[in-house]
Amino acid sequence: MPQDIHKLRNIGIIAHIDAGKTTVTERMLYYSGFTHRVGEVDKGTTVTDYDPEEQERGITIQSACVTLPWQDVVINLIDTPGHVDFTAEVERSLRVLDGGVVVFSAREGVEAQSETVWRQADKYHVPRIAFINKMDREGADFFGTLDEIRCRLGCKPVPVTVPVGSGPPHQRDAFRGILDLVRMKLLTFQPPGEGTEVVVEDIPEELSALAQQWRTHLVDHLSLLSDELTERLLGGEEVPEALLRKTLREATLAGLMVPVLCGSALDGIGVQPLLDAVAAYLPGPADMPPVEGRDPKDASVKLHRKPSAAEPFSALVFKIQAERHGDLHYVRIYSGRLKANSRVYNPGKDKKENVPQLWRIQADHRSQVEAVEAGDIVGIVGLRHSVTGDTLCDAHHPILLESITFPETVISMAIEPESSTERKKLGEVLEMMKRQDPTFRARENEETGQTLISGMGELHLEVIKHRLLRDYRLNVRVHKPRVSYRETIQHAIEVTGECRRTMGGQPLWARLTTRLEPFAASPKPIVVPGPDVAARLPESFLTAAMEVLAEHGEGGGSLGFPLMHVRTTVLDGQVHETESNELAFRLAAADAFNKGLRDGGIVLLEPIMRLEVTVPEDYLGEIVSDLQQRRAIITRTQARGRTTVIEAQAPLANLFGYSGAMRGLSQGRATCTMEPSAYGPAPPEVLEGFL
Ligand SMILES: Nc1nc2c(ncn2[C@@H]2O[C@H](COP(=O)(O)OP(=O)(O)OP(=O)(O)O)[C@@H](O)[C@H]2O)c(=O)[nH]1
Ligand SMILES: [Mg+2]
Repeated sequence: MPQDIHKLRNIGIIAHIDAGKTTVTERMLYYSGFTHRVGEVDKGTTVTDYDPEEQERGITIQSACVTLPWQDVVINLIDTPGHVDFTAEVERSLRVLDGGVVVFSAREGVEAQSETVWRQADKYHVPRIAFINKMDREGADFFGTLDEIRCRLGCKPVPVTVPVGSGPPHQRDAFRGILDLVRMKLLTFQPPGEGTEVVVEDIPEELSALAQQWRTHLVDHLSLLSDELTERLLGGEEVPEALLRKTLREATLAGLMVPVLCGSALDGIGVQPLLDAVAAYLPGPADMPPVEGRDPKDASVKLHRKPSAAEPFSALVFKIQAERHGDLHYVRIYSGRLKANSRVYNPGKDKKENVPQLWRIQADHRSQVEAVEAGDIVGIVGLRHSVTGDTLCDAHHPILLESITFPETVISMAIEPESSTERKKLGEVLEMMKRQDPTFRARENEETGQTLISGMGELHLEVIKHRLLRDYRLNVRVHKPRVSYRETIQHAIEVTGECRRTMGGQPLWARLTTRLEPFAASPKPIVVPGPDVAARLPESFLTAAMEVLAEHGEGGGSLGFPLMHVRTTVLDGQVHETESNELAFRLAAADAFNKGLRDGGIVLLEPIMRLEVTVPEDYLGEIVSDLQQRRAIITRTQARGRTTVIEAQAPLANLFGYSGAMRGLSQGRATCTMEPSAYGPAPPEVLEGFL
């Protein structure tokens, strides 16, 4: 049976690494009755970290989907990884989800990756709830974290629960429950550690001042958004619970406010109220505006589909998992309905696709379903042409939805198969990995026999290496990782490419003038026609020339590295009465491009990383001087209690093995995260090494 769209929630759990996303998810599954015991990340027994690689490392690597019932709603939930190397998993999840739960650690507060995922959620306008977790840890600070959320994330966080006590059980005033500010009740969770039963009591005398203070804060904020609420307040009336919830929901959906809850997922405190809040304050598919797309035949025509089963079918593929019996495509349905054994249209590829089977995905398990409707998330087995980011739609009502963009890779590693049978197998495995992971690239160099694989960071490549060697038992030699360089040109240049030759006895002649210029607005090279060129060149010649210019742009620069930030404009062309044809223009275009690259000057670009290091004060000196030796530019330092947070920018080339070095310098006490921030010019000596 398809789900009632009004009772669905599609949410993602996002956060910095180790904040507790998987632990929160595991608890949600348990309290919803989906599982009968609670798995633990540290024992490798959770539902969503099912991959052996995840279990061994104790971190999430790939996003996992689960569906769980809570009261009268059904929640499709995606647990995402926090490590920045797997940021694509967050990006694709946020692209298709309606709401987010952002988890913070009450001890660490807002961390580097919390900011990144917050911005990603902003980009897709995903309303969210904050959950301040790990209230049982020593040094947990709910109100400090709340301030950081306000200041660093620039939003309006409003607590709907506040903690009673904080810190571990042996401390005085340990964390033991929460105050529900909407119901004005004290909630405790029994039995201790298990938390299956939520005990609701009146707020005792000693906590009533705290509860009243934050209740007033909540109501005051909401009254700014609701006339009805204000009137009741002015009239001295009690504000009904339903009105508070309604206003909170509207404010959250509009992105005006972020409800904040708290707890300790590990100890089973505060998770049921979080589930209640997901149901109460986060949007369902029916609350979403109509999805926008374009007419596949004319990109200037915008089309819309309402989130309703009555509309024509439209959906987006957001993830692919390769399995033994074929790929499993994860699809979000935006409108219409989809049945098993039907046919759909992929407008981007102009291909009809068969949909033989539909599956409801439950982490690594799945169950077959016959039909699904607008708003739902489903797995399809049997698609042949579709990849991540592709639209699927009704062939009679085509629409092209916005695809998903993924970041550029920054790090590469050469691998070599030991034999030619291995080479074939390696090729197949790499193709499959590329289908699954849009931030993974592999390119074979036929001259050297090496394959260069590229990804988002050291951990990303290490996980891939592990898969190749262990899971697929491939015999490959693996070289050390190195930086993925890019190239661009120094300055704008106008050049004329020529073709004057005889091929198969036929003379060929063409001349094409182009301008190549640095173009910051597009990371990928682009080719555009100049204002008057269409009047001077026959359309087929111009198209042929532009195709070649685009191919050359994708083929890389003078040093063979991918080109970035280059725009090529076709300015003019000259045609010979008898000797010009498409081939002549193709050759002239290639000549123009090569001349342009040669004369435009080479700029070698290297990835620059944004680094955030958290250091106890005793080790600050060592860490800072090490960073300076690595050509890091420190952009900000901020004291947080007895630790300092250093923000810096440094070339990735100087950061290989940094995590280990940093731990060594601080006796394991400093932590760091890094993420690609931009490509910047590499030092001249590096460029010279390639010339
Ligand atoms: N003390 C305490 N520890 C917790 C709590 N929640 C999670 N942890 C621990 O924190 C560590 C990380 O938890 P995970 O649930 O794997 O965190 P995550 O956010 O899923 O991490 P990634 O998926 O790798 O980004 C594990 O050792 C958990 O046992 C909590 O409420 N209190
Ligand atoms: Mg996790």
